[in-house]
Amino acid sequence: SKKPVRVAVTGAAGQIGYALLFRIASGEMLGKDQPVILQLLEIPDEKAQKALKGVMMELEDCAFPLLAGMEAHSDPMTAFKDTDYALLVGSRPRGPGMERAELLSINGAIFTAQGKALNAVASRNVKVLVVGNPANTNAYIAMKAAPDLKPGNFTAMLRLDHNRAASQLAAKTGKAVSSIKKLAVWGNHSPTMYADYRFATIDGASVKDMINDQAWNKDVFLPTVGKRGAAIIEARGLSSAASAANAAIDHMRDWALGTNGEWVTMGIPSQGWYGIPKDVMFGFPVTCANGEYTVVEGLEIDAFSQECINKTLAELQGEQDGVKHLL
Ligand code: NAX
Repeated sequence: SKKPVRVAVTGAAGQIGYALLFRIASGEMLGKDQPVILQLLEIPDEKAQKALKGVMMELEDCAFPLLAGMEAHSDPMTAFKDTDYALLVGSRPRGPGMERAELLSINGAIFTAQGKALNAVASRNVKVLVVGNPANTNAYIAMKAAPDLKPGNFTAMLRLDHNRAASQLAAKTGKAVSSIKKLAVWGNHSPTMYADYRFATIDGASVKDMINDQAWNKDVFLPTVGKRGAAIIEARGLSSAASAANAAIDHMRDWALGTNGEWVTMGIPSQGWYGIPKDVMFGFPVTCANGEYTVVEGLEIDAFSQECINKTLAELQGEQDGVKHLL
């Protein structure tokens, strides 16, 4: 049988953590033959640590055959020791009346410390996924704080946007969501993201031709996907948790185990692809194989798409400028 791998999860006592840990421990992320050791990080706060213990009690009570070990931590320097995968879920969401600058600086401190800890103690091949918002910028900060690790191993979660877009297209066309291929989401995990179905196919046929309605794209589809998080909060009284955890599982599973040539979306540091400046943590269409992602290159960017990409890029560059003094 395989040797266990170490999976660190931050914000482990939060609502996404509660929807995520049981699926990692049951083998849905890394395969039904891959034992895992969970290294769980929460803030030192007594209530948070106690809640984390409760989640661990439930994990024990599942008697998962693949759960080879489990640890509770309050310090990233121990939580990230030798970790092969790190899911950075915990962050400080924007509170009522909180200025964006304040949000960026609080999270800047969290992700600088966590990036430094990964740099110091994690596996040299650690694969990092940042879920905590602002996800792209938090991933950028952690990457910059970890100069000894491969920058490309720091990623941000755009997969929830990708899955939301796929489900809207399935509803619009009346086709199965699993039949939709070659969908892309560009940019920031925020309402400015650009979900792009110009290349998408269903059973080989063009989704764009099937829908053939640019007004629907602009006035219905993009706002619906962009504001989906707010719509969930409005309906549920709480932010997306199970769907966010599911997207994190999809992201890590595809990165680790491959996509068989199919496109998925990952937020990754640009190497200059599509004119996006180097290091900007940007959503791109990728394929994954052998534990590596490869950007889908050579796609034509029309005027409308360029305008959308410019807008989400400008927002991201604004966020990056806002944290420059921390790096
Ligand atoms: P919760 O508030 O339920 O849980 C967050 C947990 O993180 C808390 O238990 C808190 O104690 C812990 N935490 C805070 N700072 C920490 C630190 N420095 N180290 C370790 N733990 C820390 O939030 P939840 O609903 O689980 O959401 C977590 C994050 O995901 C939020 O930032 C949220 O905005 C973000 N989201 C990102 C999404 C994406 O697609 N990228 C979608 C869903 C979600 O909104």
